[in-house]
Amino acid sequence: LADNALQCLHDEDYDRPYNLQNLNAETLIFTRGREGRSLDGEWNFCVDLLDTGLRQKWFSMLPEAPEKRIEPWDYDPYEGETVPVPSCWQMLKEKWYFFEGSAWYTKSVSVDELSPGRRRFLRIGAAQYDCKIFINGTFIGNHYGGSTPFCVEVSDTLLPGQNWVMLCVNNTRTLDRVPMRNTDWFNYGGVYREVALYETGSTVIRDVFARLSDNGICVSVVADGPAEDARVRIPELNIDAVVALDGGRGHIAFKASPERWSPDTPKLYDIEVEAGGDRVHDKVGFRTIERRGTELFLNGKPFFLRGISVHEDDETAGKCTSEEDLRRRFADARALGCNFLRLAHYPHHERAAEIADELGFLLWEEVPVYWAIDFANPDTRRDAENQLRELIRRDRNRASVIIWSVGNENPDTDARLEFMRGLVELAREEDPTRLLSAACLVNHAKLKIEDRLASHIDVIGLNEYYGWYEENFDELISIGQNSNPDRPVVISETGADGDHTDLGPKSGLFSIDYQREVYERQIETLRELSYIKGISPWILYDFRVERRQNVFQRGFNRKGLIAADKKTRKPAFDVLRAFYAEMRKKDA
Ligand code: GCB
Repeated sequence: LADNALQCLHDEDYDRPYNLQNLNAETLIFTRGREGRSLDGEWNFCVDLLDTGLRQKWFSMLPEAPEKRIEPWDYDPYEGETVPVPSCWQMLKEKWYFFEGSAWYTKSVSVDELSPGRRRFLRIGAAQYDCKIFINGTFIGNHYGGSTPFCVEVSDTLLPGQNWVMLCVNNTRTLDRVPMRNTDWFNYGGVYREVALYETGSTVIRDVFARLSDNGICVSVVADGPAEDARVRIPELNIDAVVALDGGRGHIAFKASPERWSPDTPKLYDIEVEAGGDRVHDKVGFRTIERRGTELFLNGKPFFLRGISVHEDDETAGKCTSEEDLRRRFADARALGCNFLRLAHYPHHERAAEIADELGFLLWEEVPVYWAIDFANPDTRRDAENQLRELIRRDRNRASVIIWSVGNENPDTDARLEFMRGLVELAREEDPTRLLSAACLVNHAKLKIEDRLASHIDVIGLNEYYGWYEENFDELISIGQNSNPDRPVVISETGADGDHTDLGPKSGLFSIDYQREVYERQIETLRELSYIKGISPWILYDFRVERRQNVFQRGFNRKGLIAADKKTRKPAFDVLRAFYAEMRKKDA
């Protein structure tokens, strides 16, 4: 037993040794095209409200039959209750519905001895919000950020035979996190995306970034290990070249004119990269996205974003998503006539962008820099920057993603401007090929878009709720006239709640009839505003949230065009569909 296994440390100190944030964008490995070994399935599980596990070092108690124990354990990591991974604990048992704190996941993992020169990595698709990893009693890493993947090398820690992998996942909302304490989506917890082990040679490819360049395609590779070069192949374009790695980094440009990816022709090319025997594979589309003045251009052609916002939320699975759920989402967006989705307000499952690539949808992806996070706190900034970097590195080969958004409705303070300009710079460094946006602020007294961030981004996102939180639609016209924006504006949110059930009112606020009327009036007004280059109304499906508790909401934000059952369409759906059919004709 470890020294102080059953003693309590000082309250403020007990978790300090484990909050290293040493698992971050730099420790990711590229996993597309790799065969992993899934560690999904049943894991032992225990909620731990008081963080007794970290204080008593539960992870250091290796399995022993109860009758042989010499210490009175407060926990049995190796037997007892199990839960499936991936999942959100709130959706599994009623007693966990509002649980907020640490929870322990334990799994026995047997592995063979690694052949000389081979390496192993553990990857967790996402755990909300932070996750500490222990293997065979030893702490090996910690990750912050609830919606991005993280990896840790386990070549020396997973030993031949049986091992115990323990994860301590904590979903406590705190002031210094991203997001912070207050949001308008449910605070799910758990390991809610896939977990897998990957084996590689002595060199591991950590990153591949393929994109259009001035007269062709360029590819950057990051590899870690002895390999001195990497081979890049795009067979369909007859590209097959060797790129030298300098300090593990290589960059190569090819003359090529690939067919452009677009929503109408979502052409993808196979790309293979090999370094020192390590091989990855991806399917990549090539397209340009630019803004000139207040216009948006896709492959040089102006276009309008016919969008819809969507949360990662499900009545029965919570934040845990599936291929079927994602495909239904795109099918519903297609039925609506969309070419664009805003994946709000945090990175969604990586399959979302892969499917969008394949089906031909444009995406806005964002990090949860939402409302008044602690902009002056360097730890908060480090957390936000890392989440943004991880998102970009995960999805920057996805042609569907055209916009990175760095925030939503953040108060315009000096600290916020400094923080968000930092995020903008970081995003441009990581990916100079996409547009940057944020949902900006309107001064409702002056009826003007007034946000110092607006001059640092490419597309001004505007969340406006005329007909719901604001009354007078004429103000929306004045905002346009008074603001005279010099860059494209996208209405990143607009909408109204509509309770479709028998409990819903027949007219007025919260009726589906009034929701329809708001959509009609929004469309009538927005049609007049030539600087608006797209809209992504709030929202495709009703979603669960703690703060919405009136008699019509009953724990859900009911601004969905479709109810939380993901089946029942409300009348506003058809109103938006008719508008999009018209906009589509204009773009054709
Ligand atoms: C907003 C927020 C979004 C909310 C929405 C609402 O402005 O960005 O997260 O859910 O309004 O329904 O009030």
